[in-house]
Amino acid sequence: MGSMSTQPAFLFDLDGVIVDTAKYHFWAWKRLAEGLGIGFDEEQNEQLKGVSRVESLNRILKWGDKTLCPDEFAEALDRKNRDYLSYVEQMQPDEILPGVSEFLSQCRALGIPVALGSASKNAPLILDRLGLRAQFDAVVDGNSTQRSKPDPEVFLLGARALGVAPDRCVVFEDAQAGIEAAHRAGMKAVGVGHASELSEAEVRIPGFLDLLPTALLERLS
Ligand code: B16
Ligand code: MG
Repeated sequence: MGSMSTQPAFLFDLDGVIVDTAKYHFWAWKRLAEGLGIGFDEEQNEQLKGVSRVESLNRILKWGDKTLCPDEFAEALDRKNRDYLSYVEQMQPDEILPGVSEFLSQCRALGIPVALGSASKNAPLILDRLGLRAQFDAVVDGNSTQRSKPDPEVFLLGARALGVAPDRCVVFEDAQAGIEAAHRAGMKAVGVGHASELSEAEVRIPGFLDLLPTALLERLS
């Protein structure tokens, strides 16, 4: 791996890349929305991927043409999160998406620095539940960021935490907002999954199964 300045680093989104927590967000947002008399479907849930908790509720209220006073807003966020956490607390390491653990181990063996760059305030808890905390050299999440993706903040903080220049960083993302955030940070993006919104990414992969970090770097160069 070259000198410090030319060494690549990998930044991983959490939901949709490492684990599929989107279904738990969906169930919790749906229950909350319906409690407020607002319909909520999977297509709307798609639009909340990578979007912060506060911004997600703002969008749901807008779709339902509803407003909440600050106390009700805070209470609604808390209710949704408690519901979401009831699912997260049941998570097991077998929910790690196929090939992810192996890919992270190979990064470690190759000396590629690895950080998490997630909008989720629950990211540390989820990494602990999955037994993946030790695989990351740095964790940047919704607790340390002010601005939601597509703002590049989360990935710029990740690069800084790893001590790697942004143009050496490769971001793994499943959401359009995250790919835009990576590009605005001056980084390359790998789109994970089959969604049509991933067309902006430099490289697209269906997932991590049988993927080698070296082969991926080859495709990016
Ligand atoms: P929390 P990511 C995002 O995770 C989710 O995609 C998004 O649906 C969620 O609203 C956001 O985290 C905040 O999560 O309520 O746990 O703080 O894709 O950026 O890893
Ligand atoms: Mg995501």
